[in-house]
Amino acid sequence: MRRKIRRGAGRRAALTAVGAMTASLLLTAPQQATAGAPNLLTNPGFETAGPAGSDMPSCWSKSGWGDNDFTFATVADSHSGTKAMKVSVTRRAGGDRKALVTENAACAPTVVPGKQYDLSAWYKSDTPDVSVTVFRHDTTAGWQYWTDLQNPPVSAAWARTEVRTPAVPPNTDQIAWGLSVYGVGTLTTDDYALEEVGAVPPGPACTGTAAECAKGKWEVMGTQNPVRSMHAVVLKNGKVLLIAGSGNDISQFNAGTFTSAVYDPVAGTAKTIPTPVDMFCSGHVQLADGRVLVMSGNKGYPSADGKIGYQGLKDSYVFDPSTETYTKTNDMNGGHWYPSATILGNGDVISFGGLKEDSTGNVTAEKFSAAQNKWLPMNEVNQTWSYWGLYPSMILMQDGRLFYSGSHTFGNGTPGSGASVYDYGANTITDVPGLRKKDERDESASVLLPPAQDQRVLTVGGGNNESNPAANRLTDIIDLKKPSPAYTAGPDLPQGLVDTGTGKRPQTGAEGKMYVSAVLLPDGKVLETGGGLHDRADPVFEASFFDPASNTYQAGLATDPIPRTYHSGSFLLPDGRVMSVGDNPGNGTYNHAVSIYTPPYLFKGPRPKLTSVIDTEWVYGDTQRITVDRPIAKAELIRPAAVTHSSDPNQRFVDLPMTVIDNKTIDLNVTSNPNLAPPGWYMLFGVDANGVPSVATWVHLGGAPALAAAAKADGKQLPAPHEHSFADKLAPPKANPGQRDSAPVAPTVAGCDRHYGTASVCVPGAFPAEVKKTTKARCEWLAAHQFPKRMKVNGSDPLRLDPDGDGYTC
Ligand SMILES: [Cu+2]
Repeated sequence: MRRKIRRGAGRRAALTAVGAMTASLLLTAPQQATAGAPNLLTNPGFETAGPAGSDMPSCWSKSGWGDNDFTFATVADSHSGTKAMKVSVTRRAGGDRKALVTENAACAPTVVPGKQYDLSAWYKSDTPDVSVTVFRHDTTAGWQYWTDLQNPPVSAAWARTEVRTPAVPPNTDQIAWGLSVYGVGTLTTDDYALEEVGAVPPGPACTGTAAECAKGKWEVMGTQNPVRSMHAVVLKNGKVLLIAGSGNDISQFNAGTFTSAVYDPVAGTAKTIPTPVDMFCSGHVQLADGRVLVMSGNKGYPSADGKIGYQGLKDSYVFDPSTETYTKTNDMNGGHWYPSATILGNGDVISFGGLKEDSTGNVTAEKFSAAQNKWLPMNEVNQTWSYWGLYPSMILMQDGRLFYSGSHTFGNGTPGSGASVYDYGANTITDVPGLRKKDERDESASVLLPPAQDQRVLTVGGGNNESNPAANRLTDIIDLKKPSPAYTAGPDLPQGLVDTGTGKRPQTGAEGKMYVSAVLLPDGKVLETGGGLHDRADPVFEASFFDPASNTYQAGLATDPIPRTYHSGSFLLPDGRVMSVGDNPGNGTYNHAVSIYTPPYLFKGPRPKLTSVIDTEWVYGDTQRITVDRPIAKAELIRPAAVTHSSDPNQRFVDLPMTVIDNKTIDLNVTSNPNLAPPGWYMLFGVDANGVPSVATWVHLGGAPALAAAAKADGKQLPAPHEHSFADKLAPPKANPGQRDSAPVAPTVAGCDRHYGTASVCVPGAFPAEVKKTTKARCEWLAAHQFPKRMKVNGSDPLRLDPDGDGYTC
């Protein structure tokens, strides 16, 4: 039985509560309610006619797109006054229609970036396919779609809908909005209001040291990571799955010793888990039910003569957090060592790239069907035969397309601009321009910035393990809502201290980092932490917040005392802290220390509490009521991390537009669009006006089957997703290479010169530029980076590391 407040029932409950509250509101003068705030709309009730020749009221326009039949009419059946607006869609193949506040300087209200606004209107409708849609005026790019906030339920009588916007994005000076009709039906509206949310109360005093309040604090945990993991998955119970497989240690591979561990950051315990195959450099993603799909891994290490590279497994497993065991699924169609893994809106998983069983590049897309619980045969999956490289960062866009951000592992980026929009349905790939140094984005980090509704992606840092330049400090940002999206340059990454083997010194010039981690935080900022200056070497000790609301970095945070370069990872815990694990430099060592970062927001006094969440089983288009112990400014769902090699394309922060009932009771409007929030378990946070988050409550967001089942059980229709048209003026698609078996990949793809030592060490194929091309300088560099003293020379000696010819280096 479903006990949640949903849709119509929720709205009625909300309205009753508003009525009951009115008297006490008047007496207690709540600090953040907007009662009395001026309505910023011109002609909010359609009473003023438009200019001569116009059939729309003043400051209102007919708006919409797509293939549908429709009518607009000013009618006398009004909520107040003598006029209201009636929009009917009589046939629909796609798109929407809405009466929209006219997008010009005279009619669209002026707004302030960072502020929030309450939007409300009275309406009657006979279709659930109505959405509150907002547009923003970008100070450089002009008017564009911003976001959908709410699905007002069907109502035969006049009803009021009200919802609060997220903070207005930067570079926005006006907004316009309307109620979109995107199904067959009729919507009548009247008495719109747009009110600024009042000033926030001053922040509480610092409760930590001055340094903690400004920079946060790192602690190294007493319990180490028991395995040499390179994969970290936050489970729906708050524990962390750490997967090592052979742990990039060929002796463990040869012994058949494969490991994982479940680490409990609250209890400070770790437990090793039997691991069936070498999941070293596999892919992973949480399925809709919270189980973890793990695909591919390592079938074999490179040969000692360097002629054969790493070999990818076809194997795939599902890890169940409740039993802490792996269960085999069917195989993928081919091996994919270093695959991407992205969950789609219907719960399916799509995977690209990596190396096949014969070490060549895999050019086939693989799809795991949620309904069939298996990998589909290749002929049931659309194919472009493109080689996407290793761990290509494929981010689900809100219309179901995928954005390849350009972040990847090893070597150069893809041919072309290095970033693309991939349309699975149309089977096309279209490059998007603007990514700087696309061939130096090896182990850069990309994230969909908060909130996911804004569809902006941040890409930071990166290097190239083959040419091995100093890693860069580039920040590139793309707004996928622009008709023709392009990356634009953001601020440079802040610099910290780097240890190039001779002690820490300040970074200079263009020095940045690869292996950087980017973690979405509940206050809407991004923590970037860790990283190194060169291929598997030279840790950088630096951390900062990127603030999407201002496109700026807050530099100078406390830094993780543990180096975090190759095979490190950082991720958000449900208590709002960030955990970091791993470091596997080229010398073959592994750092088992676990560190945890407490951000400044946890040194700002008591945290808001989610005192009740009526239901934790959510469906798309839901209205979910929560209670809090004091006012919050925003609420969101954050998808738990599944990260490896700086890459977690499923990481997302989904804003939950609020309908504020009173200071302690809030209805959260859950998107109707599964592409914005793919099905699965999420951390629900409430965040106060000072950015202090609650501890998360785990909630489960249902996929299409849940949506359909819920509608059936309630005997009513739930809204279809409103996927507003965007990024629809792309360049022509790229030519596909045509069917082929694989793409050639050099056995040196990992950047290691296999003439030296075992496959557990990685002597760089290219030393950093400052290392002279002499035996002495190279041997000094290897010694300073604590490589084994005498590594066996396998065959020839191209780097001249064995001048005495005894078969061992230096
Ligand atoms: Cu790796």
